[in-house]
Amino acid sequence: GSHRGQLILVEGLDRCGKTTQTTRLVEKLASQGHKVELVKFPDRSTPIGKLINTYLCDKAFQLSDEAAHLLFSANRWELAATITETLNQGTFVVLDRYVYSGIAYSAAKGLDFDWCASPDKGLPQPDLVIFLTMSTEKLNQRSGFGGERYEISEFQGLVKEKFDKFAAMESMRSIWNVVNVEGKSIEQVGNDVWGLVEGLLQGTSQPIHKFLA
Ligand code: 2DT
Repeated sequence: GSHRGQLILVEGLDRCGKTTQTTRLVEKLASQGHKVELVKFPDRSTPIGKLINTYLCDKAFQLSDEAAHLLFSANRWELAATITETLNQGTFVVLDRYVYSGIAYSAAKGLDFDWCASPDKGLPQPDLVIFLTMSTEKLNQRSGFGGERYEISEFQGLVKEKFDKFAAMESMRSIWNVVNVEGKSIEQVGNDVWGLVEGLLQGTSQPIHKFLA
């Protein structure tokens, strides 16, 4: 059968170099002749994404935690069909944040973990997750967060705890990979990331899995 592209997700704590690494990964795949597209979540360009952008940037904009959560999920569903089509055309898709950010951030606010996961049920499941992280100690030492809603270091610690739950989940075992970025250069992290992706370059004839389905 014809090979589809692989769905590769880069997740991570804020300011771990996630966007730098997704950009590098896309460039490297392209330079080796692979068809590849980058999709960043939230995608702030769509109608729902514009609302999310307002929510993130304007702390006076009121939205319940549940409503905000469902918007982030809806933003993924807006693009789900396009992502599936792109993969089926043999193109790799690299995601910068996805369902795990959605669950970790909302659960860190106190929402029930399983409730948070349910609206994402059935979305295309990544073939590989690369989670960029650092120790809580290093996380606490960081300063200079920007002004967006979640850029507060205590909250980042809670988010890390929620992300770490995925690493321990049986259903994540085959796809979840942790890269500790502490003390590493962009090149070193890039090499770690590439080491995980290298095995997937031939594409796959497996159907696209569905998240939690
Ligand atoms: P960026 O800084 O990466 O643009 O993210 N977030 C993201 C959620 O709370 N839920 C989600 O589903 C997603 C994808 C993480 C902006 C912020 O939005 C948070 C940080």
